[in-house]
Amino acid sequence: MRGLWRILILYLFPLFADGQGNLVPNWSFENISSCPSLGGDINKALPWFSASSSGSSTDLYNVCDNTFFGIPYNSVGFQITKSGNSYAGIGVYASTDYREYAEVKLIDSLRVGEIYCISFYVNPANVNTCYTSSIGARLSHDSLLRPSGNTLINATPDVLSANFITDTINWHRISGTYNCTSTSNYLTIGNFFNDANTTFSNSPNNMYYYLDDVSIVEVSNADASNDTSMCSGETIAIGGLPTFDAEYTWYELADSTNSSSIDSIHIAKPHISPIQTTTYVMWKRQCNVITTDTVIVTVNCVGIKQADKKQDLIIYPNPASESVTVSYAGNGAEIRVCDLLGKVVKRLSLNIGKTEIDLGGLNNGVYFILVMENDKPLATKKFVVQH
Ligand SMILES: [Ca+2]
Repeated sequence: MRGLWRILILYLFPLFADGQGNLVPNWSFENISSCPSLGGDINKALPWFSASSSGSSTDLYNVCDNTFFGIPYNSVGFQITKSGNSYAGIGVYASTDYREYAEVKLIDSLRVGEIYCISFYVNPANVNTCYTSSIGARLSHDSLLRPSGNTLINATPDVLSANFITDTINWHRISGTYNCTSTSNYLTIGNFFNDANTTFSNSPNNMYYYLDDVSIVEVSNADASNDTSMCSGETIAIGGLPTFDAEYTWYELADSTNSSSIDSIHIAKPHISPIQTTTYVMWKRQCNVITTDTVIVTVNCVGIKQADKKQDLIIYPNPASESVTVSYAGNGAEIRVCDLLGKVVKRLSLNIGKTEIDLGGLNNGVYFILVMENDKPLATKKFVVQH
């Protein structure tokens, strides 16, 4: 039984972790009902469909086919997958306003007021003689399925490529944040511009792009996990489950150039082996949204987990301009203000009750306040200086 569980965890956990928070079903086109054999077979990768009500349209490719819709060789060129064994293909331009689109109903509706990171990867087919930047994604409440086949969907894309996509070897990421102002249920990817407004790198000709690894993930703040304690010589994990497609970097607050106690700095849940009490910073990026959080790991040999002391430390106002007031309920001797690189920019004694810190001379930006005792941090919080 134990062996079976180990096998299940080994096989299931990576899949679960990979898809963490992605609201796009079948996001890499891997679940297919049968091998693609005809043009317009995108609906073999349910619930994806072509936003065209008739005729062949958006295509599906898989390693199972060895003729027109295979991988890496197929009827429009050679391309390995971004991930897995499948990808889709879209005719993004042919005159007059001939268009193909890949559309999918999301796992859950996007909620009004939330910010989402939308991301997908495209690659131009080798048969292209010109390239475009007019590839984007559109969110909608209702399906954009058209009444007649392969015609333009005239809409403003919510995310649009910033550059011409010309590299036929590497996958090109198109991404952006989406501030949800009305409930959205469907995602559609393609060219939403008419012939006159479509961009071309050179003389207009038919353009075809592969599509893989599509994601929509709610933007969430970095969470470095609760403060904890451990014995020197031990190894523990900090951080937590990864957010789909988010980028992470960890470093030690006291010395941003040193991360020697961290086993892997670009994952959500690294293992650490500090030899002294250390504050770690988690840096996280989803699309262009960057957030940070800290965790204090106290090295002692009591072996009893300390209470999270973050709630004892109150900072106001935040953002602050002239000064910031620190209120700390516990014991402590000193307050330090560090910049994002870990450099101590202010140092003063901690008063019982409240301590006011003059912010004159500090540039605008993100800083950390640390309550220290005997050179060990007891609590830390982030604040913003905005003059
Ligand atoms: Ca794939």
